[in-house]
Formats: sequence, C-alpha cells, structure tokens
Amino acid sequence: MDLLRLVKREILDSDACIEVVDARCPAELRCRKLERFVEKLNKPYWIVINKVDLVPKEFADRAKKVLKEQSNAVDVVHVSATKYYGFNILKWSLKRHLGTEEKKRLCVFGYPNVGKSSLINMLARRKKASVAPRPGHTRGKQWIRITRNIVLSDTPGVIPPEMAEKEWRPILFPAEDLENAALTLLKKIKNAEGNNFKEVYGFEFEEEEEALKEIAKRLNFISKGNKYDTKRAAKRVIDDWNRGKLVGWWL
Ligand SMILES: Nc1nc2c(ncn2[C@@H]2O[C@H](COP(=O)(O)OP(=O)(O)OP(=O)(O)O)[C@@H](O)[C@H]2O)c(=O)[nH]1
Ligand SMILES: [Mg+2]
Repeated sequence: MDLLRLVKREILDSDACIEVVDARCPAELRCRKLERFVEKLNKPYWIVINKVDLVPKEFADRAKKVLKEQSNAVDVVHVSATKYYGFNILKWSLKRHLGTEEKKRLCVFGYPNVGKSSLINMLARRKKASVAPRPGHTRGKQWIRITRNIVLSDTPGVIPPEMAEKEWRPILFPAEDLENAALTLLKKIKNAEGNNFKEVYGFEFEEEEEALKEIAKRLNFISKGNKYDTKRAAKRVIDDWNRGKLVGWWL
C-alpha cells in the first residue's frame, strides 16, 4: 500500500487542502514536504490544530502563532473535533478564502491518529467517516457538502509514518517495536513544557525504562518468570497517548 501515492492523489484531486496536526505536538507532526508539494501546485491549504481540548489555551495560542509564522498556510485554526469546537471559525475561514460561488473540492490529510476522520465527521455534522479505521479499507470515495459550494472528500490522506522523523515512526506504526515507541514517547513527555504523567500513573519518573517497569508493577502486569511485563506497559502508554488520556505538550 503506497500511502504517499494515495495522499498525493487526494491532493491532486482537490482545489484546496486541510492539514491536521495534533495540538500536543503541532510542530513535530506537520509535514513540510507535503506542504511544499501543495504549494508547488498553487493550491491553498489550512493547518488545523486539532485536540485543543487537551492542551492549555496559552500553549494552543502560541502554537498557532508559530505555525502562522512558519508556514504558508492561508490560516491556522484551533479545533476540537470531538467536542465540536472551532467548527464555525474554520467554516468562515474557508468561505472567506474560497468564496461562496465557484464549486471547490477540499481534502484532509495528516499523520495517523491526529483526528482526520473526526474532523471530517465534525464538518459533515454527522457520522460519515469511520473513526479509528485502519488505513486502506476500500470504499468508494464520496464528496460531502459542507457549504453551498464547498465539498469535502470523505477519504483523508494518511501521511506515511516514514515521512516523520525517525523517532516518531514506531509511535505512528502501532505494530512496530512498542517498547522503543513508549520509551521515545516518555522521553518526549519528560522534556515537554507540561504533562499529566503523574495524574495518569500516580508517580513521577527520571528514567524511562524504570518508568515502564513501575507502570507494569502498579498495574500488576506480570509476565512468565514473574517478571514485570514492560511490553504490556508500553502498549498501555501508547494507547493512553492515542486516546488522549496521556498528555504532554511541546513545540
Ligand atoms: N481529546 C480529543 N480527542 C480527539 C479529537 N479528535 C480526535 N480525537 C481522538 O483521537 C483518536 C484518533 O481520531 P481519528 O479521527 O480516528 O484520527 P485519524 O487521523 O482519522 O486516524 P487514522 O485513521 O488512524 O489515520 C480517536 O481516539 C479520537 O477520539 C479531539 O479534538 N480531542
Ligand atoms: Mg481516520
């Protein structure tokens, strides 16, 4: 499955694009290479900072300012797709720049788990795109009308994890080395501007490997030979991050 080819095809098929990023790490999980691809095609794009409900407002505001300065996006908008926050602001912004007459096709792209399907559902105002599907399930593409003249592709472009910085790949590929993924994520969270690690797991940590062992101990994850099951703990950490229970924020 060539995800890059698919996401590029989505972009080529559209008049404008929305790049979705996760509010917890908005700069690390944007894809400059694809932004440049869109720019070369002379198509306007928006950056949507999704999951803003998970971070302090001050941080979300700063992230928006930074992304506005450092990208050629038409606009950068705060959204919480699952809480229906930001819906009108995004729609107004799209209408202001795309007009209200000529028919425009819009596509959504972003790394796995940033909330592309949730955003499409919010914009469609009904359950259309299935949330948390595995990429690649086949279904005829549909265009969803979001304003009188703007239609949205119901098939988001998934940016291949290989396009992300190397350390992110195992985190974005759920099947890859989970322990390595969790250790990388914990390191990022430890050095983040803020995090809720203690709230979630009940202790603070200095060293990531010790943290995984402590999580296994506290959750009573024991493997054969009476050892702490750090693999299971790693899976829990990645799941908690993906579900938005574990939060850290950094630019
Ligand atoms: N807290 C919070 N969680 C969100 C928000 N948007 C999406 N999520 C959650 O993030 C997870 C991923 O959302 P999806 O919409 O499936 O993300 P996706 O980008 O389509 O993911 P893939 O299809 O795997 O590429 C789900 O658990 C959602 O409930 C949001 O605004 N706030
Ligand atoms: Mg999806």
